[in-house]
Amino acid sequence: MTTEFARDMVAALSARPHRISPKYFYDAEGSRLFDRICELPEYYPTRKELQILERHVGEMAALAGRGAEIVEFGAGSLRKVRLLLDAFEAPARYVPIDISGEHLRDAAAILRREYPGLEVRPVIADYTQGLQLPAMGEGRRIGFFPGSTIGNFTPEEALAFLGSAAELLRGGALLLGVDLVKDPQVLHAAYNDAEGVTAAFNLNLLARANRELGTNFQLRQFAHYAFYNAPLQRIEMHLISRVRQAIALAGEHFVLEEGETLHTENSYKFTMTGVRALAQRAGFRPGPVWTDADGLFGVHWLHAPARSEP
Ligand code: AVI
Repeated sequence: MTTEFARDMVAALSARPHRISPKYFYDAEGSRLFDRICELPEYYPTRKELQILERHVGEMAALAGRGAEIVEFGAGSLRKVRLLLDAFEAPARYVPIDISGEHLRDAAAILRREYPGLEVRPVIADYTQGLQLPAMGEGRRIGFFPGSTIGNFTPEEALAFLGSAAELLRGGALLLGVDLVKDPQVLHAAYNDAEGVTAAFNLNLLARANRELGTNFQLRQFAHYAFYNAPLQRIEMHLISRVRQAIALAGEHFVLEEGETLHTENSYKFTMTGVRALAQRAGFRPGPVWTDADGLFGVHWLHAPARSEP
């Protein structure tokens, strides 16, 4: 059976520049490494976003109103959504959407135990594709997309995602966490940590291909390379081939020249006005923005007008 991963890897090795979606980072080992990244001293986004949520969740709760339904795009860190569930007034329902059923089931079981009055309705789906959600109750539908995961989309994907979120959340809002443009040294450190966890996370993509696709990537023959591309306002992560080497996959051989890279991730950084303009183009009416004292990260309240609103 040819998997989507196999097809995308063949396409990545065939085309130049070599490029593959960052979604393939997240097998069990990749998810474990990502959790470690979130704890690193250099990787500020998780800590800063948590600080912002802790400090301002009362204001967010007031905007959401009583009996809101929280729709989380990706079943992420329970720590973040717990802050909302604890502060919102009688939240009616929590709807986490994730492609990984296992991850969703675990998260749902924990939250059902912790919040007996809350209806937890996990949806196994790719939230970047068209979505059907269970019918709404009385309260507002509040989308939650933390962690600056939107930065891993292309600008076109980000606009398309926001457009469909604005539809889905009509009459409610989206709470969107975004990493902000800042001193490139700070960004560089966040993606080149001293312990090498981000390097291991990047290289795990090749280890995963060896495990699942039977490729022969020699991890020592690749170097983690992450840099800030200032004109494009994004961190780029690559794996540099240290030598000329041939990779066997699906009965073919693909040559990587010395110094050629496999581009594994973009992580876009945003300005406040950039996010607001993008959200507006997607059909939202931008509301309050909260940031940390150092201005490293931003959490935006984006109002999704109901059909009857202008
Ligand atoms: C999940 N995503 C928002 C992370 C980011 O910062 O773009 C993934 C990551 N890549 C390297 N470190 C963390």
